[in-house]
Amino acid sequence: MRKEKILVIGASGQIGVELTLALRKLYGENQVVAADLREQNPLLQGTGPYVSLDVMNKEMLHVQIIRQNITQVYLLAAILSATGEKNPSLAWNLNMQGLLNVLDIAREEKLSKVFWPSSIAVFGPSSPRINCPQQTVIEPTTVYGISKYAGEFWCNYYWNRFGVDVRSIRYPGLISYKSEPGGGTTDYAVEIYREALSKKKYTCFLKEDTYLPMMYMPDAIRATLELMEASASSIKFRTSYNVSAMSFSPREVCASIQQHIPAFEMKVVPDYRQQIADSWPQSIDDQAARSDWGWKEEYNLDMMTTDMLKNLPH
Ligand code: NAD
Ligand code: AKB
Repeated sequence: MRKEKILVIGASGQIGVELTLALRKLYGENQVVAADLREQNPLLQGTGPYVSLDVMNKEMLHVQIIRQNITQVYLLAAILSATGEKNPSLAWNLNMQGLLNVLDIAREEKLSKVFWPSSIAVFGPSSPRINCPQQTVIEPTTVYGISKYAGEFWCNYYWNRFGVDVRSIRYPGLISYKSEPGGGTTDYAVEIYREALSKKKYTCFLKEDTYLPMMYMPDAIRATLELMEASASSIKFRTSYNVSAMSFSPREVCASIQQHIPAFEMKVVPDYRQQIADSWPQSIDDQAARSDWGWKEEYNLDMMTTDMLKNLPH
């Protein structure tokens, strides 16, 4: 069996930092190269190799992959939903061209596996709102969602046409305390914990009763590693898998925080992100991920709240 050498592109982002650290634990620190447009990240400093890299520069990306003997790529560099609506062409270019660059090089260099995340943002207002199925009507209305939907079918195409073993998860909104989120509609669910601790009050940009699918970062990292370790024959969907853990509203996360900080107060001033949230399902059916590769979440809202408040700086 060849020893894997992994490149994580977008390693300084919300998911990238934690995924890089988890992969280094599994494969060894020198086997996982962190790469990002940003120069170094304090949370990754001293934990293994780090390179500055622009995924849009295909030639330089190709050189790095050959020079570092890379066998697997995790591609996390992207523009998320809220930032994407402010700059649609930037979001489309990065989200599409970055993926095509990686898939092309993976085919040429016969990489063993590629991971690329999709999102619940693929779904639009015409998809079922409750327990949204794996396969259903998919008509996204954000540029981010359109790029994720197109990306899913590029992954499927490279698998069917060229045998590139690319795997994907439609992550829900992710909540974490290590690295801050980068321009999504679900970011309120991280900000609320930070501001509960620092100010005991928070102004939410979504209405109190806006339910969205969410997941705590340790579950998301485990889901990713489990999908990537599953046998190729168990992966039935080469577009992307629905995965689900919990669904809650700002009102519910506020109440969960108030169990620890009774003085905490939330105000609501909805902005342009409300419309994005309203176009997404409230909850997700992930039976396929459960039966194909054994997915099961560990954290619910109250367990996550306890852990977030314990680990965030006070
Ligand atoms: P993030 O914005 O926190 O991180 C993205 C990283 O990519 C940043 O560090 C950024 O500097 C880097 N980057 C941007 N342009 C680059 C380029 N040209 N070359 C190299 N690096 C570049 O994003 P995230 O939240 O960690 O998301 C990672 C992936 O997961 C994205 O594809 C996103 O769509 C997907 N996803 C995230 C969530 C979530 O809640 N965080 C949910 C669903 C899907
Ligand atoms: C966002 O809100 O854009 C992301 C996502 C659900 O893809 N967190």
